[in-house]
Amino acid sequence: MSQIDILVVWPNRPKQMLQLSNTYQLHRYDLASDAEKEAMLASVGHRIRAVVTSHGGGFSAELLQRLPNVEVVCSSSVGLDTLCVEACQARGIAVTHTPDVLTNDVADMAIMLILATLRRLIPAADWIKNGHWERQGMMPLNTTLTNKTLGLVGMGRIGKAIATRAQAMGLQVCYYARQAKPEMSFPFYDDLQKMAANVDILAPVVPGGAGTKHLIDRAVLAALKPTSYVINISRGSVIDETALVECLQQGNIAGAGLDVFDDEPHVPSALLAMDNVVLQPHCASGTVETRDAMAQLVVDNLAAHFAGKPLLTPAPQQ
Ligand code: 8YV
Repeated sequence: MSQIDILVVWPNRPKQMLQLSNTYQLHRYDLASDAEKEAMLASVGHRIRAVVTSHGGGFSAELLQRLPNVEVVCSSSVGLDTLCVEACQARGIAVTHTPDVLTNDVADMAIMLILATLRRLIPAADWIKNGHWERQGMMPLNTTLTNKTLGLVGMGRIGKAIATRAQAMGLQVCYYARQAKPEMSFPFYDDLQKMAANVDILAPVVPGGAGTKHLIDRAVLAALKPTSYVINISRGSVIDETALVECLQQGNIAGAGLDVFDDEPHVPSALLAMDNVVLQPHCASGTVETRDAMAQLVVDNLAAHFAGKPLLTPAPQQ
């Protein structure tokens, strides 16, 4: 029996790529030039039955149109905002992602950014490296986390994991969501600007996409206190990045810890020059263990699909 043809839009982890290449006929769209991509689609597009990608590779409606017989799209990401999920599901094409296996690492990144930003970890390290400690003595004081209020925008799997960590560290937690979660005991806000005015740290933890674009807009940022901070491990699109930069430049907020940006991998140069921001290159899930688990979910979802078994982690119906 001929092997099943799979289009690789974004590569998986090495071990899982070996598993895939031993089982399927892989077409490395990710390695092809534009001309080679077009030739690949023309010659084998009609044979492609599955796509492997991730948030970084995405899966566009235009590419979907070139794959008339695709049955399943498997993304090594929890976020679905770079995938044309609705178009796939409208054609009866399954989409899978990788929730849960990355929750802890992403929550850890949020806590790390809170600590590093409020306690000025990077300027403190530079205080030593640049000889300030020897020449000027102790570095200027920073601010405690204890009893500060963390306002989470969204309370899904990752939001709950951050809240658990934050409580253990002495932070007060409240949240904003479309509707209150009865199982949550934290104070609930149905007005985002009102919550922003009452927190010390504002952290969006919602999916990316059109529905949450600029959810943290100029008005929400203006409601924050000058002593408040913004932490973002969700998607760059969730915050009006231009407004955030202006708030930081004008001292309207005290600092920011950011793992995601509007136009990755490009980061506004103004942010690079600031010492009250902590910047990370979208690596919240970037541990060997977690990326291996994400990659294995791609392999296992493909195996389930072609064995006629239920998918392990299907994307929610749009
Ligand atoms: C990326 C992420 O998937 O899971 C998500 O939605 O944003 C990240 O884990 C990761 O950068 C791999 O592409």
